[in-house]
Amino acid sequence: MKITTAGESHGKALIAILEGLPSGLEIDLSAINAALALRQSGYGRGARQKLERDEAEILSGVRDRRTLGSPVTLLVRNRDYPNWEKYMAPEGCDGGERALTRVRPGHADLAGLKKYGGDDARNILERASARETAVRVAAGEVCRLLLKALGVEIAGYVRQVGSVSDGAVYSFEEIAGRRIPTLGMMSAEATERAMKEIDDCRAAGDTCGGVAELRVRGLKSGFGSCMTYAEKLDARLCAALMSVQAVKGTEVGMGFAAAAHRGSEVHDEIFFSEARGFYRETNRAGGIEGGMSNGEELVLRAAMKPIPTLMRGLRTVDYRTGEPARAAAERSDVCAILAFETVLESVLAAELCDVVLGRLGGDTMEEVAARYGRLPA
Ligand code: EPS
Repeated sequence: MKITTAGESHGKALIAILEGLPSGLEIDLSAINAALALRQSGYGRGARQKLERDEAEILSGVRDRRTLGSPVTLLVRNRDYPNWEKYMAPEGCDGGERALTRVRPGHADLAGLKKYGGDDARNILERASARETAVRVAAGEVCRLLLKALGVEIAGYVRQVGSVSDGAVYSFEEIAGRRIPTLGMMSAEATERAMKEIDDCRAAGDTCGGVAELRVRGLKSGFGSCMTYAEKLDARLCAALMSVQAVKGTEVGMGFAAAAHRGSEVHDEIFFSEARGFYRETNRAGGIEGGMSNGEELVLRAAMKPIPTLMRGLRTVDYRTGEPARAAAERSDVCAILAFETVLESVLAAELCDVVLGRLGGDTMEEVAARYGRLPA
């Protein structure tokens, strides 16, 4: 399977093409749109989200709510486009008034200009913007539907917002069932403190990031490989998470904490019973050993850096003049951690779907499901 996305933040629309899906997968557009709405929610989002109300349209590859096996094309329109047409129109426009030259530290602006040329960072930021994640969510949700049909489910929550961290351990059921909508955290007390931190950031013209934790339940053992390093499941999933705008770190299971503990405190001892087969009493490995799923729940985390557009503007240089300046800022999200968590779930679904289809093959959903059913747990 292959997914390609296209589209600029203030262009006409965003598009995703998914190639290699089997036929017969039932597509629930309302589930896709629910994820798109969730991606736009969360305390700390900015003015742009009041303009956009994302909805996916299916342009190809689906007939009467089922995939045909042909490429699936999804479209998410940018409702802000009419306000930008005169600066962005592919058919001809005058972008001068909206040129961005006071390049923002932490954004793609400067490195992108050096690489792609020109002196208007809008040509860079339009694609680097996290607006692109809207259509990545739409594509990922199609993949989540495929996984769900096999009994593989994904859940996640926000574990940290800025300096406010929730160190508790939650079960998959708890995460799927009683997440608090405001920020996607599990604890009411942590949510309160996180909202306060976001308020403080907004007042200071600043931004903050956070950490999301993701779980996968129902994935059988043996996905990934210990034979080919590029096929290692942890390498592939972490690369996928890293591909999301603003991700600066990823972990599997105990992750970085494992380095400070002894082997006896890190590795999950193995037991066997007739009833359960091989089993573990702990899951510090996060469901991956030797680059392969081991049949336990997958546990992954990703850290998001604070959004680089700060209302107060960091010190920078005007790209055209070389003079010191304050970085450009018109409007910005203060914190987009719930959006980020939603995006990560979808991106994880997309990568996992590719891993699963890569191992199983199959032209129809029936074939894929039968092959998955025959695998050992
Ligand atoms: C973004 C900047 C903001 C965000 C945008 C990502 O957009 P604007 O510059 O138009 O105010 O709102 O995110 C979205 C539009 C979205 O749908 O997530 C950036 O620079 O990455």
